[in-house]
Amino acid sequence: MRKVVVIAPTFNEKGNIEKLIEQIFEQSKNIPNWEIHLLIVDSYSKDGTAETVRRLQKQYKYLHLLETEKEGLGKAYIRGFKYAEEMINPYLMIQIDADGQHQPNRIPEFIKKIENGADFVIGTRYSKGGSIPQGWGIHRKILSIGANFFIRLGFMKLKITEWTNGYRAIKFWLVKNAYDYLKNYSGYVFQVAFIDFALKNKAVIDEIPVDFKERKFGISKINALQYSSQTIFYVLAHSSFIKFVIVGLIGFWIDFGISYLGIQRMHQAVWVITLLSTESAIISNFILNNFWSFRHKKIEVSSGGFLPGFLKFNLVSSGSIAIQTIGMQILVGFFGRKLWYLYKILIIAFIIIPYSYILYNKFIWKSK
Ligand SMILES: Nc1nc2c(ncn2[C@@H]2O[C@H](COP(=O)(O)OP(=O)(O)OP(=O)(O)O)[C@@H](O)[C@H]2O)c(=O)[nH]1
Ligand SMILES: [Mg+2]
Repeated sequence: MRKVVVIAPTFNEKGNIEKLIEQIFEQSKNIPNWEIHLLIVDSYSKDGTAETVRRLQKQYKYLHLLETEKEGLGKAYIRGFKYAEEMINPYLMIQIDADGQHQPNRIPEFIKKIENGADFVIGTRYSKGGSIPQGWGIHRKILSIGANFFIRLGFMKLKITEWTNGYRAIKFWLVKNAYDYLKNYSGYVFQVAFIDFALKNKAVIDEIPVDFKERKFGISKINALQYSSQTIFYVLAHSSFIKFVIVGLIGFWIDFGISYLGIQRMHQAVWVITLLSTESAIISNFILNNFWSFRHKKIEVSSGGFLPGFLKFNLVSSGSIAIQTIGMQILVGFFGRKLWYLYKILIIAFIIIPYSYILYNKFIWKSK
């Protein structure tokens, strides 16, 4: 029998905890091949959450309690992972909120996805069949939907529809690999960091739609301002896509700067300067992308793949030039020259950026 540990972090969840424990152990009958453990990680709640758990431990053999300082959700989870590794040694870990917002009867579906080969299953509120509470105020809705949308676009991972919800199943090998990385993220942003880590480590990710109910009792512990700013910083600092766009802008200024100096100031031959300026931008783009944007899959200089990578990069860049030239010619032919700069911006935003980002990922910085 394989072991699964469900981990529920709690801070003042006395009103919700008993029902949660009952409902989780009730799932045993639906997953007969699994031994189900439940670990409550309580940050010294003042309302007697831990006492309730201790009382129920007499009834449930596989109910565990870990009490820790209040250091944020991420830290509570990391402590929970370490405890689970030492005391339970599970094959699978499921994260769940303890306030009744996640429904334990979805656990068998998570497990089914894992049995079918997924390493990381996300319970998503934002794909068909999932939901957020009808009764949420407009602010709350905008915050949640907006945050997820921003993260999806920022990472250019449109297939993943949910980044922030804390209802997930993750194989324990991946949890163990993630310790060192995740320990830097003590707050709610930990949830975003975990998906980012899984993606960069080539985990097989899948989703199931889930409903997110209203909290049953007690109050929310989330600090919206801290959470949003941490999330924005995280995405800016870790998104290959955003870095790739910044690198492109730097390349543009190098190209422009050299052209200005060479053509306008030094009156050199236009073709020589253009060759020099575009190639300088290409070299800068390649180096910055390799050591910054796609750092987690960078081509080592010593690997023998550096020069072929650089040549492929030149080929993709020539493609960009060809697309721009042809695209500009077509648009100017149809609509006249007046708005040429608009055409250029549109072509770069909607064709060149996706074209080069996709090709870089496919042919140059392939996932290892
Ligand atoms: N151990 C521990 N648990 C925490 C901490 N902060 C939050 N939690 C728990 O983490 C879960 C999610 O927190 P919530 O405050 O419900 O966050 P949320 O679900 O995003 O927000 P609401 O929809 O307003 O409830 C709940 O079970 C909380 O009790 C913490 O610092 N330590
Ligand atoms: Mg909640």
